[in-house]
Amino acid sequence: MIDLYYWTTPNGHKITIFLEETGLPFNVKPINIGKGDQFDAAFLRISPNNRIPAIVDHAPVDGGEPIALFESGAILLYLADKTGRFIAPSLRGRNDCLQWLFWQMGGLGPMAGQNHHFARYAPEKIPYAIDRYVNETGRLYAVMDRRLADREYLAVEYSIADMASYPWVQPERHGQDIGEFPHLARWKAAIAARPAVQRAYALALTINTIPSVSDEQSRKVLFGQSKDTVR
Ligand SMILES: N[C@@H](CCC(=O)N[C@@H](CS)C(=O)NCC(=O)O)C(=O)O
Repeated sequence: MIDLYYWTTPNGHKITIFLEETGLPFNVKPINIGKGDQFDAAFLRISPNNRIPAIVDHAPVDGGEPIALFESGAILLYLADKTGRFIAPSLRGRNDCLQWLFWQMGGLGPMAGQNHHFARYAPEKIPYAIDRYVNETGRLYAVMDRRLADREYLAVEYSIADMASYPWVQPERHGQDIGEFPHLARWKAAIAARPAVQRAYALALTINTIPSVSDEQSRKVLFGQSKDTVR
């Protein structure tokens, strides 16, 4: 059994998509990040960066002690290796998948996150910051669109690279017109139609329907962090 420390956000959805796709049994442990559950000592022992998602696998393949992991990319890779699914086994196929997984982790996720922050949450609207991240998100969407022009998925087959990227393609939140990215639009629709993806998003609605940033308290919890929060 896998314990999934989860909240209803794009990085959380990556893991529920994988778990729904594979049917691996899991227990959801909700971590309400708007309320500050990510700072509970027990959670910090699993996820020292005070972020969801995290997992504890109580039945690792080596038969040893439970394995705890944080960082969605590391979790996806661990689960893909555990099940032998959603990452191609060949040297070339595996690395093709990994480069797009790392691209999402280091590029699309952080840039789209800053985009949403400055466009929606920042108390002052700073045109330079908004333009910078809207433009960079648009560039990253265009990179995906070009990649998808002659293939169905980001890597050789539907993989953890797609699962990582899908929750972060939200043109309406990112100041993008999906009509400008036809291959990306086709890919997004194909993934949205997958029953496992639909189950993952339906599961989210059973856990929380309120935006993580919903009031002054949650703004303070999420956007008031500094070195003093950690020490
Ligand atoms: N690189 C991390 C990012 C995780 C992340 O930013 N999680 C957000 C929700 S999507 C979170 O837990 N925020 C809590 C906080 O900011 O305190 C990953 O991919 O796992």
